[in-house]
Amino acid sequence: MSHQHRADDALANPVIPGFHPDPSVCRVGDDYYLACSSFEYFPGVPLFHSRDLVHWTQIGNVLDRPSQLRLPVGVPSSGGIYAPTLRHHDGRFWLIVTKVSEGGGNLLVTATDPAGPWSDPLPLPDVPGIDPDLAWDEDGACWCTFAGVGQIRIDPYTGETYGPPRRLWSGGPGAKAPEAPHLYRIGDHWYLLIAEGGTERGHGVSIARGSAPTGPFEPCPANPILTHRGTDHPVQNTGHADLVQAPDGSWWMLLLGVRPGGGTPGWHVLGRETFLAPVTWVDGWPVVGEVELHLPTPPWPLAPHRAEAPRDDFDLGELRPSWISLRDRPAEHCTTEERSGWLTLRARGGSLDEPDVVFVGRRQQHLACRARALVDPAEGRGGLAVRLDEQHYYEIEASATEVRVLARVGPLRTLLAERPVSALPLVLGIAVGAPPAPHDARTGPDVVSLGVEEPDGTFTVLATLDGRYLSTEVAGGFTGRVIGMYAAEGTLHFDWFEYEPQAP
Ligand code: 6LW
Repeated sequence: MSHQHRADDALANPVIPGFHPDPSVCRVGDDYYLACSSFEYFPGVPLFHSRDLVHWTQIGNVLDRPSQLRLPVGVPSSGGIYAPTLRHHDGRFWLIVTKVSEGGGNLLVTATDPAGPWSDPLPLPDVPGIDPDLAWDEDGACWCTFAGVGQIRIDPYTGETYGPPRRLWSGGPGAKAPEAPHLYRIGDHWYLLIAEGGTERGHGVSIARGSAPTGPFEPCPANPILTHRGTDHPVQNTGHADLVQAPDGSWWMLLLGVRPGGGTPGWHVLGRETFLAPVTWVDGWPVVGEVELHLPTPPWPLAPHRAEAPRDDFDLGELRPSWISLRDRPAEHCTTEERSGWLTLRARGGSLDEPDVVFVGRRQQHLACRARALVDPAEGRGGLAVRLDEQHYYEIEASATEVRVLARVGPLRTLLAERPVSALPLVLGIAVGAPPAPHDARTGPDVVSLGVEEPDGTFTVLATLDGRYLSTEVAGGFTGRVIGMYAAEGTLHFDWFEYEPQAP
């Protein structure tokens, strides 16, 4: 491992930073594809492509039109879309996923091009549970394995099931939440990989093997094969994993983990992120290597990678795939067509805690970052927000006459600052960075500053808040921070939005 590469941020874990949990990966030739959970956001199920397992580019979202995903008003944060499995079989891509909200259940979509379009969903009403997996045996039978861990044979073309679900394995003795199963034929065995211990600090990965996809399964004597529970490793909650083999024969694990910050008990603010770890095989069992923050150079040349430009000028008709909205994104409320080169948001609900608020954001992907936007609030009220869920957010908003900073933490909503607007349009900004020293056991993970840019380019902070209140340990649930634009009243126009990582 060279120092040059150690210092290279481009070789960093998490390989997909920010709220990108429950990774599922497959390889076709030299190309890897990976999908994640998306919960209450639309479009759903972000899809990434990579040539080297380290650099991932989002090429689309699997559920990107209302005929595939309707999340009605009232779907709460951490409802919606959970834990996909992505596979390539018989010349096409298959993605099976659970919608936990009303009218939900497990559903299957397919595509020949993973960038889309994906099919309309095939409902699987007889497949119970969450975290469905797909595996095909030598006879072409398709086995759907789900959290618990159970299994049912399905016809992936019709959704028909054969026989009742069978219980397969429940992981290590006493471990809670056996979930996230993935079933693979590797060499002479069928392997059943699962997560267990819950998706919090106790999370881990265990494996069992058998001679048939239906079991019986013999647990690995070294289970859990991965866990960071009880350690001081900077990456915690490691679990919910999927395996993939590189063209050179090496094996890799994609998994979720979090990076808690601050004092005790540690708060993670970016949600569950996607990490890469090497895998070797000993006596027919996988051995997971270190989840390193600075990755060793992979044994193949790194693929050229084009990072997303920090500034989005909204000059393209379509929004980048990294933009996500709450529950839906009807063109009447979110469009780049109305004022050329601007994103127009038209309010339908009120503030950010209202179920039909119009919000378009992107995941906060760096521990320190800055987001700014040029906003024209002449016909409305709205601005920028950093959001963990509908009860945990900080916002800076402008109207034609004033700028206000507000925060909601649980049931408390507070106005923190206000000042008159001097000129329109104006630049609003949110900066996230390290908490001020000295630190003690109660220091939060970060601080969030909200303010306005003066005409001379200086940034005036109107309020600075402890970031812990926008963490999963405070808010609960499965999501992470999203930073974006919203309309609370009337119509807001945004000329550009810029997101830049900062030195931590
Ligand atoms: C997912 C489960 C889990 O369905 O969290 O970490 C749940 N694992 O497998 C939501 O992401």
